[in-house]
Amino acid sequence: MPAPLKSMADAIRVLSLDAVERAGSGHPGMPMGMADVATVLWTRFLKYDAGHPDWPDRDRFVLSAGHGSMLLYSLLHLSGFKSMTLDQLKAFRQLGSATPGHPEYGHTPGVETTTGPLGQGLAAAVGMAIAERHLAARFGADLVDHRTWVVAGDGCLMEGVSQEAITLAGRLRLAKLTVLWDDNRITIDGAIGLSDATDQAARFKAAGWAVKAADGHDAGQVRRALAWATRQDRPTLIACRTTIGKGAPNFEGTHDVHGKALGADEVAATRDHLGWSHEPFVVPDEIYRPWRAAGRRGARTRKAWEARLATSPLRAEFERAVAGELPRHAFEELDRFIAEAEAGQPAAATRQHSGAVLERIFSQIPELVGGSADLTGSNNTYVRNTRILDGPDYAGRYINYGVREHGMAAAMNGLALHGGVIPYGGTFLVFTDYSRPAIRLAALMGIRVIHVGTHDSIGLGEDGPTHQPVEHLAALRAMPNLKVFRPADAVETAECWKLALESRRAPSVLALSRQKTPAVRTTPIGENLSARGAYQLAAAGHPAQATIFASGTEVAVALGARDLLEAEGIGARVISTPCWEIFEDQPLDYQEALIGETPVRVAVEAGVRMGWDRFIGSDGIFIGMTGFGASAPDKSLYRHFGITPEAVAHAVKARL
Ligand SMILES: Cc1ncc(C[n+]2csc(CCOP(=O)(O)OP(=O)(O)O)c2C)c(N)n1
Ligand SMILES: [Mg+2]
Repeated sequence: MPAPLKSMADAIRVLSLDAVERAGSGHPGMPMGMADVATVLWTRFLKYDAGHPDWPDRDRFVLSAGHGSMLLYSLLHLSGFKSMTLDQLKAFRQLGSATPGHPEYGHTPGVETTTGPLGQGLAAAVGMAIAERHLAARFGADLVDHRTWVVAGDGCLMEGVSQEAITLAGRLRLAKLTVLWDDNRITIDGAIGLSDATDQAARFKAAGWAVKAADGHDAGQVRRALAWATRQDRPTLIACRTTIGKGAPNFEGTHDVHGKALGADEVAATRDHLGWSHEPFVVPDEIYRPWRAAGRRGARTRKAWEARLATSPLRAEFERAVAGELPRHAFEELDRFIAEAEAGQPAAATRQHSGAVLERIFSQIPELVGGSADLTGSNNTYVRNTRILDGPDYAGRYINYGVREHGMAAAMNGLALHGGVIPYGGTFLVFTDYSRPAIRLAALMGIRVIHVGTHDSIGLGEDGPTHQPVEHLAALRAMPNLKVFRPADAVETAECWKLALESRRAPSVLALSRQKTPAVRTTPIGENLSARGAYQLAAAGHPAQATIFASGTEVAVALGARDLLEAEGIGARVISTPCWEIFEDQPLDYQEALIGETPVRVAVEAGVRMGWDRFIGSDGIFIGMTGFGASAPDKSLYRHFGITPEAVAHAVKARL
């Protein structure tokens, strides 16, 4: 490395060492190994302005190898991001700091996404790169023209989600996406050869990427490789051959340097070895100066961009979309749909209602970008006449994600994080198991992505227990900050869509049925009852002796049971529970009054009991599943597993 660049990179090395040493834990190896590559990228290529971290047309930098967080924190500090002070570096991994163990979205300007679960950053970056192309098509290259850079390690490339991500990116020819692979041939357990013999270059090429190798400690080679990447017509992988822990004389090149404080002796030896004579957390001005200059490099470009935005006829629309605000009349058609459905709706599957809702709102909310993991016809996620999002102009609004549930969910995170897009994507509810790690990150980050999960119970029928969710509602409800919606009919489906779209700080799952179910909301109310999370759908006719709770398709079962009971003079209320998480946010007196104190409480849901005691108490009656389903027509399954109005009524009477 030439002298000024070498000391700039050494500043990253020493800050990372010092921060890890002070915290007593962390990962020095990766930041030290990738310091040279990152210095070239951040001083010559990355388009950013440290004074304006939110500039919408900045390049996105994603540290997929999130354990190397000190690389990112050092870069933010050195290049002059105001909030990344020396004190924050000193507070690395401490409660409330801007420098958590792994980068966390929303804590720190300059952190584009939460990373740590390996492979997620790379897969989210694919979504960011899609968003860039799509918005460039919508608003023009004057306003949207930036690149997405990813630093990924061996672990990211070993994770299965990376395969989904790179094949999707290759198919979509995302030419402005570049992955810088930290090719250090080390993971935690030792040499990469212990567990992997993949020819990564061949793998990426097979997926449609252009690939180049560079010595990650040779600034000239890295610079030429990055310049080359910007000229390609497809996504690019640069295999950066590096030495993990570069600069730590007794540790570099070994797995011991991956993730621990190296100790005072090694830190001192590293300082000697690098020729770095400064105290911990001290960076001399002559090194700050070129770093701060690099951080201001983009200011002129940003100002020119702002001037273009100021005079653009698309300005208001661009600013609204990027701010994540819905159009003023977003829900006009949806509200009309609700009024029509209340006046009379046929029995239909809630997935069909969802498709009908989308038909009505899709043109009103231009930032909606849909898709499905190869189940478009089953998920009812495609709106007629919508163009497919694909090159060369990328203006389409429907993504053929292919059979890649995990990659889809992670890409949706990237679409939402990029801004200007509200992503929704479909698969069978049972396969949220495949996408769960990405859903969890969306919940942790607090971003608006909408998962459409159809075929939400044994009611899907003949495909059998492999496809029938049983524990999934409970498992999804267990996740903090995820809204799980299970609407009962057309009206509730529309209400839940509206709530999901308004949920700016939490992702949503819409659990929808394959099988037909009758209308349960048949009187005009003029209020979004699902916005209470749970509400009384039918009052007791006779003095109330039973309360029956249900969600989705089992609301009709509950209403049927109520009819049977009332016919025998037994008063029964029915409570629909389309979204438990929203119910938990209601005032306590509402919650208590709704649950009530009838002698018998029953819940009906074609899933497991877990969680329902919240409504029915530990002595309540649960009518649902206790094991896996079976392959048969839906009606015979409901009978076989005893999820019928008769079974509910019988259980209530037995208890009374
Ligand atoms: C999904 C997931 N599994 C496991 C881990 C724990 N983990 C963190 S880093 C790492 C090894 C990564 O190796 P590599 O990407 O080559 O990083 P390097 O050691 O080169 O810094 C593992 C297994 C994780 N963060 N995420
Ligand atoms: Mg490695």
